[in-house]
Order: sequence, then structure tokens, then C-alpha cells
Amino acid sequence: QEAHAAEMERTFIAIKPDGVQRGLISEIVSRFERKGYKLVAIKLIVPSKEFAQKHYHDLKERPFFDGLCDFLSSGPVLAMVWEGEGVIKYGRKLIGATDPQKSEPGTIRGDLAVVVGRNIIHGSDGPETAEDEIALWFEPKELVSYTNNAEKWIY
Ligand code: 3AN
Repeated sequence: QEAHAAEMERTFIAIKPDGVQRGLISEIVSRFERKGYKLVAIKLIVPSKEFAQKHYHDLKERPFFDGLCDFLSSGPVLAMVWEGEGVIKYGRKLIGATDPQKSEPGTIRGDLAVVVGRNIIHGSDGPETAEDEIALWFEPKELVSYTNNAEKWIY
């Protein structure tokens, strides 16, 4: 079955400052790679607090909003776009529940994090947020279109 890149779903995934500082980049990237998803954009950036507030605008009424934005802007974040069938929903499954105390072993947060305020990774929670977050973090030209030869064995 042939899968065309143009039809492929994309999601925004970010390794937050705690994940970067703890040296978990390769561990996390490898889980998405091994699953069969394709990396289409990646960059390491320190977001400003204003940028973090934009990213988390949906949570602005929550009591932890300010601390969360301070945290996201406290150091380098690895911003990525991953592509593949079902990547938005399944990416969330790879990540695990928001609270690492509730995420299953085998998930990124279940295996690698302990508390909700330091849950190491972000993933878009639906098609609209994925589109908005990709547009917020990346210029269209930063998204790389290419054929991955492994794809013919995955799809
Ligand atoms: P998810 O990251 O699983 O989509 P959201 O969107 O509910 O979860 O929360 C976004 C981020 O806000 C979480 N990743 C976490 O860092 C932080 N957060 C959520 N709930 C709490 C909380 N009760 N206390 C502190 N931080 C929280």
C-alpha cells in the first residue's frame, strides 16, 4: 500500500527543558523513529516567556499557567514535527498520561518522569492544535519533504 506524504498526518512534539537537561533527547527521538514515524522538522530553541504563553494559551486560566510558562522558557526546548499515519493520537500514546504518576510503564512519561510539572515532553492533542502548534513553532520552509526508503516497508 502506497502512502503519499501529502496525505500524511503531522504533529508537533517538543522535549521540554527538563528532558533536554536530563539528556533524554536521543531516548525520546528514538521511540518515535523506531515506531516508524518520520521526522520532518527539528530545532533546539530557548522560547521567550511570551512565546511560551502563546504555546500554552489554552491553559491561561489554570493556576499553574505562569509557572508552566516560566519553566518552558527556562532553557533549550527541542521542537519537532513528526509525520505518519495516526501520529497525533499515537504520539500521545507513546508520551503517556499528563501526570507521570498515572502514565503506564512503557510510555515516555511512565518510564522517564515522576511529577506533572516536569513531564519532559509535549505533544499536540488533536488535529487543530497540531496545525496551530506547527505554525507557531516552525516556518513552512523548515518542514522538510523527503522520501524515507523505510516507508515502503512500514506502509
Ligand atoms: P498534556 O501535556 O498531556 O497535553 P495538558 O495540556 O493538560 O497536558 O497540560 C500541559 C502541561 O501543563 C503539562 N505537560 C504539564 O507540564 C502542565 N501541567 C498540567 N497539569 C498540571 C498541574 N496540575 N500542575 C503543574 N503543571 C501541570
